[in-house]
Amino acid sequence: MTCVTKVGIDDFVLLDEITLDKFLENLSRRFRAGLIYTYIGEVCVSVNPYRTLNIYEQDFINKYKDRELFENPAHIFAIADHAHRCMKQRGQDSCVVISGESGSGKTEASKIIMKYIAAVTNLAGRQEIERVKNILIQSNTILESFGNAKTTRNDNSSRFGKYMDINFDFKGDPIGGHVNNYLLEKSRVIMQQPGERNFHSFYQALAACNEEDLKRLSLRNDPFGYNYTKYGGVASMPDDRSQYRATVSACKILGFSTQEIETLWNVVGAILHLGNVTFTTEEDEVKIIDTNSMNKTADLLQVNAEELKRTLCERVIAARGEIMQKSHTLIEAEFGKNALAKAIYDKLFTWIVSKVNSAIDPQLTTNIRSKGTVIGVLDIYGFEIFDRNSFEQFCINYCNEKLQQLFIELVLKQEQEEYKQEGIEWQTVEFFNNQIICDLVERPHQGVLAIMDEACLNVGKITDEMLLDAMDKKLNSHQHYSSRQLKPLDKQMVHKTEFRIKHYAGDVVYNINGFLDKNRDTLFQDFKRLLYSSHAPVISNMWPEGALDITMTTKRPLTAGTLFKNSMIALVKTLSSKVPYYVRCIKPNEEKSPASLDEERVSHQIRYLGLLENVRVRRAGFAHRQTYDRFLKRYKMISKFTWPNFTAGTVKDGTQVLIEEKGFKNDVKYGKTKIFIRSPTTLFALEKMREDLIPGIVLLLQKQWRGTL
Ligand code: AOV
Ligand code: MG
Repeated sequence: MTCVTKVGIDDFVLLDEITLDKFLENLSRRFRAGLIYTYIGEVCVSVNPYRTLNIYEQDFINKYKDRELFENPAHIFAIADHAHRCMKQRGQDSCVVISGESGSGKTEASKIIMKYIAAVTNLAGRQEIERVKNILIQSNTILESFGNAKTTRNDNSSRFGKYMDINFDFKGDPIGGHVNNYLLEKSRVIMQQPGERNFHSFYQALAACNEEDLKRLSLRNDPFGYNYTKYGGVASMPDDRSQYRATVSACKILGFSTQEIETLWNVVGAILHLGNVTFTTEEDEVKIIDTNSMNKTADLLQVNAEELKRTLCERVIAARGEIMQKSHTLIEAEFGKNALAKAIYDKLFTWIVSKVNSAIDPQLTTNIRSKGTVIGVLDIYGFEIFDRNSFEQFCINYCNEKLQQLFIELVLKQEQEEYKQEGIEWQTVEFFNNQIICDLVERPHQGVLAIMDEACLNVGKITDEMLLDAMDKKLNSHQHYSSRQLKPLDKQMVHKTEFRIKHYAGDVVYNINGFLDKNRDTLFQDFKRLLYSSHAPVISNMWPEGALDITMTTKRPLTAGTLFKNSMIALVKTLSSKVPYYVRCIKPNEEKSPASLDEERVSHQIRYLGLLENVRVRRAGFAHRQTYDRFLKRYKMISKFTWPNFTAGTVKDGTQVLIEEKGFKNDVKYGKTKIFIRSPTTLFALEKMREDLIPGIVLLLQKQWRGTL
C-alpha cells in the first residue's frame, strides 16, 4: 500500500488561524505531497491531481470500509462510506453534491464514488446485484461518449448535467438507479470554438469508420473533411477508436438491441453527412449543391431522399385554411439544416438516457417492488468562462449559482440560524449570499429568463439586440448586471451585443446573438413529420409530434430557459429532501499540469466557494446535535442517575446530569430543545459506553421476561 504520510492538517477546522494564506498554504503543501483531499468537517475539499494516483485500489477500499471519517487520512472514499453507512443504518435518502468549476474533477469524483460503492456492496455475491453494479458503471461510458466533449478548459468536459440516484435494498446493496439529465449543449453539434471538439461520439465514429460494423456509414477518418467536426481545428484523439469499442460494448451490457446500436451510429453518421450539405440560390429558389451528402443523410435516417430535399429547401405553411409551399431563403435553409442536426442529436441523447433508465430501473432489474433508499450523485457542468459565452454558458453558470445557493442554505445559513434559535452563543459568520444573482436570472417578470420569454412571444418582430435593450431597461440598476456599448468604428450607430453578469464565481460577458433562437428552440414542423416517417422504428418513435397534421394548432411549448429553470428548481427540491454530503472540487492550474498550483487561481476558488466561511461556521460548530428526549432515550442506560428513568426533573436536566457524570461538560452546549456536542470523539465515547452495556441489558431484560429475576 502507498504510505500516506501526514503533511499539513487533514481538516481545515484545525488550522491555527482561519485566513486565506493559511488555508492556501495547507492546501498546496498537501497537493505537492499528492494528498489531494482535505476535510472541512464532513465536507471534502478535493484538488485535481492531473495524474494517476494509487489511492483508489483494493487496499484503500479495505482501509476505508466501515470506518469513521477521523479514523483515516482524508479521502473521498470516507465520504462515500459515510453516506452509504448512514443511508443503510438510518434508512435515510442521501445525496453527494459535487461542485467546482470546469475541469476541477467533478466527473472523476462521481465515478470514484460509484466505484467505491460498487466495491463495498454485495458481499454475498448475488448475481443480479453484480449485474446492476456493472450496468450502473457502464452507463457512464455511454453518457460520456454522447454528452462529453473536449473544451479549452477540459478534454473530457461534461456538456450536460447529470443527477443519478442509486437505489439500495435494506441490506445496502444497489438494486438499480435513475438518471436525470439537464440541458445538453447541443449548439456544439454544429459549431465549435477554436481548440474545442464536437461530442466524442462523432470522432469515435470517424476513427472506427473502417470497422465492419460502421462501413455502411460511408465515412472517412478525417474530422477536417466534415463541417460539423472541423471548426475547432482539433482532430482525433488517440483513444477515439478504443472508446468506440468501449461504447458499443457498454451498449450491449445495457441491453441495447443490435438494431438500436445500429440506429445510434446511423444517426451520428447522418448528422456528419448533413453538415456537408450546402445550398445555393437559383432564380430565387434554394437548391442543394451536394446531393451526395444529402442522399447519405436520407439513407442513414431511413427517410425519403426527395422529402428530405424538400424539407431542407422549402416549408409547408397553412394560411387561411390553405396549404402552400414556400421556398426558404439561403439563410433560412442553413438555419433549418443546423436546427435539424441539433434537434436530432438532442433527441438521440434523450433516447439514450431513457434506455439507460430502463436498463437500471430497480423494478425491472430485480423483482423487488420497493425502491428502497437512495444515494443521489450530482455531477453537473462546472462554472465556465470562455472567450465567447452564449445562452448555454448562461444556463450552466445559473445552474452553478443554484448549487452554491443550496450550499449556503444548508451549510452556512441553516446551521447559524439553528444556533440562534436554540440560544447558543454564537459569533455570526458573514458570507456573500448569491440569492441576489439567482433572482436576477429567475425572478418572475423582472428576471433575465422572464424578459427573454416575453421577447420570444413576439415571433419575428424582436431581434436579439432588441432583447438586450429590454434587458437594459429593466436590469440596468441591478448591481450584478451591466451591458457594454461596443465602440463604434465610424459614426454609425452600433448596437450593443453584450451583457455582463457578476456571478459569484466571476464576471462573465455574454454575447446576446442567438439567445432568442436558442431560448425559443423550435424546429420546423416539416422536419418533425419527416423524421416521424422514418423506417427506423427508433427514430420514428423519437418524433411522436411529427404525427400532427399541418392544420392542427398546438400549444406554445415552454422555452428552453423556462424548462431549464423548472428543472433546476426541481433538482434543488430533490437535493434538499436528502441528507447532503459535499465534495468541493478545485482546479489547481489552467495548464492541466500535475506539477503546479496557481496560487491566484486557487485563492479565487477558495473565496468564491465560501470555504473559509465554511471553516468558520464549522469550527465554532458542533459535530452532533440532538433533542434532549431522543438523547436521553438513547443514552440513559449509561448513567445510574438516569437509568431506568430520570424522574428528578426535565429531559434537559437529565441530559445535564448524565453529561456531567461522564465528564463531557466542557465539550457540550445546552440549547433550548437540543444538546450540542462539539467533537465527534465525545459522541463515539458515548456510543461505546452504550454498546458495552447492551449485552448485559439484553440479558437483564430476557431474565425479567422469563420471570427468573
Ligand atoms: P469536471 O467534471 O469537473 O469538469 P473532470 O472530472 O472531467 O472535471 O476532470 C478533468 C480531468 O482531470 C480528467 O479527465 C482527469 O484527467 C483529471 N482528473 C480529475 N480528477 C482526477 C483524479 N482524482 N485523479 C486523476 N486525474 C483526475 V466539467 O465536466 O468541464 O465542469 O464541465
Ligand atoms: Mg464533468
